[in-house]
Amino acid sequence: MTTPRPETLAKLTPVLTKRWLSPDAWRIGTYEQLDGYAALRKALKAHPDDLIQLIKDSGLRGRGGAGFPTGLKWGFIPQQPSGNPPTVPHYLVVNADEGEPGTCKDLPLMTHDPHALVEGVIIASYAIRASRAYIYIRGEAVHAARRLRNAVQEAYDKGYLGRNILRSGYDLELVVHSGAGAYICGEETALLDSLEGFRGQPRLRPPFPATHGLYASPTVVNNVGTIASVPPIVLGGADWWKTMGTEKSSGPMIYSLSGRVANPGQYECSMGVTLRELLELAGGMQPGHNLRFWTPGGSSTPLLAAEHLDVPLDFEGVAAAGSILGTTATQIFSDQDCPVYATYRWLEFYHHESCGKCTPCREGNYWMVRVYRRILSGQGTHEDLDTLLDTCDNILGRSFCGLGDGATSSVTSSLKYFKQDYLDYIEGRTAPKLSDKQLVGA
Ligand code: L3W
Ligand code: SF4
Repeated sequence: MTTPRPETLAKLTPVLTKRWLSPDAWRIGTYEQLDGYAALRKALKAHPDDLIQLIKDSGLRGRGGAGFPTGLKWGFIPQQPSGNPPTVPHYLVVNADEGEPGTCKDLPLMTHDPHALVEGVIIASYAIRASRAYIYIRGEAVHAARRLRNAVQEAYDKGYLGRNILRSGYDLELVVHSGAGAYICGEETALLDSLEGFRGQPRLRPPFPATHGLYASPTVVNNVGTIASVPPIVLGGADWWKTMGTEKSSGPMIYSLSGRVANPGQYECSMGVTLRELLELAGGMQPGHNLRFWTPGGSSTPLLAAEHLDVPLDFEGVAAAGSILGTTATQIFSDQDCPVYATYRWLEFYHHESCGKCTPCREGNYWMVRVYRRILSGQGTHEDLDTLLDTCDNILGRSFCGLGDGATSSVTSSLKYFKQDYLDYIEGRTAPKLSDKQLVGA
């Protein structure tokens, strides 16, 4: 196991994670002792427009996968002149439906430090003039939801939520809503449908939720990490936030490391940290394993290889390397792992989670799973590789939402970097991983 050098340790910037190791940080008393709700007191003295400007100045970008500028999104919410109350309701909806394979940053945050999210919700809602907010949490996250509901009740009891918050004249109701365990409900418009009581399926965009969101009203949908970043920015200021990260990807980011790494877990670092540095922080690879391939941001992002160890893990750096920063779910695979099999398992996931609304994703993933089963059971042909690429070509950019596009990422990238592994199955050099029985199940 490697010990990190001091210059690598300096890459750790605990901001959102700073309270995670404090016992009972999830209780309001402890949270308040650790600066909790100080940002809210400060924010309620500011004009909402100044808060939106502060978030714009900080350069904060969405932590849910797309990296959209948060201040810009807040600024899309139509406002009445001269601070009049909105004529239609405005909503803030927090996307806490963390389900991207490998992603594990929002659930620990809500479990260890739920008030950080609640405080961020109140400030963000005040900024966009919303009087009702929702946290849509993944159905399986039972413990995190329990902690969150407890935190919301504590905040009501202390006057941080409800009528006339801290005697500011501002009212906000906050509801925690548990989903039913569908990955597609992490797509923002499917989430809104689900919240309204319908089956969760994506809506056509535009119009975007900023103008036609929950109950067709102006709605900001932001990820947990995005909203939890708001209190530290209010307290520390935009310039402080920009001392971390890179010019276009400011601030810290929680990287979740999993797989063949000595110490898997969450590492909060300045954006732009490299995988080489993250691995050093995490004690290196597991003994006997050498890095072979990895995802920079979950299974929806194209695989990278060992040659990409020094790619800066910010939005621009990862894009330049041909992938997507996504949710910074860094899944590490070694020379003892098979990229064909890993891709097959991810495809099974997308096939299972496809909502079925559009043909390219619904049918394409079904067929690709069948082709992978054929290859992995030793019955694949060279034409199968063309079929896979052709199918991806008919899914990417032709699907109704990002799930379809994301499903193609590991297929095309594993064929780009590891075509020989596919050929080894097809030409009989690698023993089949699936039995004939599993092939029949296709
Ligand atoms: C108003 C415009 N608003 C864009 C808003 C839009 C949304 C945000 C980003 O997918 C990605 C996806 C997954 N007026 C606007 C506008 N907006 N133009 O900006 O939008 P978009 O379309 O770029 O992305 P998205 O639909 O939010 C998110 C990828 O993340 N991903 C998956 C993550 C999974 C999780 C999870 O499990 N929790 O986060 C991983 O890479 O593939 O590409 O708010 O409304 N003109
Ligand atoms: Fe549904 Fe897949 Fe189409 Fe998205 S891409 S709408 S998940 S079928």
